[in-house]
Amino acid sequence: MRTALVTGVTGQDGAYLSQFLLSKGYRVIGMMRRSASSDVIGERLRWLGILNDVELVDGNLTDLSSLIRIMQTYKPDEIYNLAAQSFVAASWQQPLLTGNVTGLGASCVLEAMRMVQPGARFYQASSSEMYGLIQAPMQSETTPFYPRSPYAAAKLYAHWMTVNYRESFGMHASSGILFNHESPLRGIEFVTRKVTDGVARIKLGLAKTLPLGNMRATRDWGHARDYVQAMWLMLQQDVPSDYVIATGRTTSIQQLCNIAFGYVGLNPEDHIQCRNDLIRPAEVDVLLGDASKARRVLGWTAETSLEDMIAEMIEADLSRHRVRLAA
Ligand code: NDP
Ligand code: GDR
Repeated sequence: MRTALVTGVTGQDGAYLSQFLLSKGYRVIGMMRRSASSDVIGERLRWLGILNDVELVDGNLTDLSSLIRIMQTYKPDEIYNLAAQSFVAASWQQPLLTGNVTGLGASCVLEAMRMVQPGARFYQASSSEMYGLIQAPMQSETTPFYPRSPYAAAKLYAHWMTVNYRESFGMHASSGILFNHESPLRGIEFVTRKVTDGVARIKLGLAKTLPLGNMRATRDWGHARDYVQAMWLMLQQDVPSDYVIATGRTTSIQQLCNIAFGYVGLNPEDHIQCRNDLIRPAEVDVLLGDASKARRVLGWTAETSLEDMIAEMIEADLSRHRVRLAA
């Protein structure tokens, strides 16, 4: 039985990746940071019905000693570094924490692996945000980066450290440059989930309006369930490398709202409030990924359409609110 260590196990991707790895017969060690709310923090794992199947262990990306101890204890064959301060908007408010966790945190995992488990395989959760002010209409592994937020700058550091450890020490370290991916388990502050939750509330009469920021930005949105499979595929290759994971379709926030409100028969113009305080200090206007390398080498393609994913998210939010209303 192979052992996988997943940092960020309580997040969206951590939950879906754990479910996928368990289905492949892995022993899954999930690292979670100590919290005063540990009874609710495993909610996503519970939602997927795997809370009792993942072995949860306390640790923190900013505490190298915890990572060393975990690796000594569990000797993972595969290490997936998903933990991060991942909300771009928050990274302007907490740039130092973001740098520490999202940037240096990845170095801590690589360093612990180098000391304890140099033969393991490592996955770094890199991001399309690294392209920022895009240098090509479609972004691939060879497109230059231009980060536009403290989050993106921290991810770029972690990305290059992954490449650096691969080239310096011959470690099997791969980086997935994932474009936005969503699901019913997406954090409520990210725009897709904010919209699907808002639509559900408005449909059920719990709210009238939905405040949003920049409606013109466009994103290449896929489903997290599809994207975690690409992470695993990267670590099954003989040679480590970097891969763009994307759908190849870009959609504006306005179009996303049209799809979501239209799904429940509402008109977005009746409910959306554009608010200046939700506009970011610097914006990433357009993202559109070219995943042809992943298709060619990994045999991976995105399977879920944006429309199907939005429908799945709205249905999940409607049922969450109905359960609360019935209680
Ligand atoms: P989430 O924000 O849902 O999850 C982040 C996870 O990191 C949570 O489990 C969180 O724990 C954990 N975490 C935060 N700080 C620490 C810390 N100091 N020590 C240990 N754990 C910590 O992110 P996603 O699941 O959406 O994304 C997974 C990774 O992929 C992230 O690195 C993200 O930046 C990156 N990424 C995501 C994309 C997306 O579209 N979803 C696209 C590209 C990259 P807690 O529950 O306690 O907060
Ligand atoms: P992003 O995702 O910044 O791309 O990062 P987010 O959903 O937060 O924003 C997407 C776009 O929507 C615009 N927007 C709003 N965003 C939020 N959150 N709330 C609003 O009210 C709102 N109104 C408009 C934003 O300005 C932006 O243009 C996500 C994260 O998961 C990162 O961790 C990951 O690396 C990238 O995706 C790829």
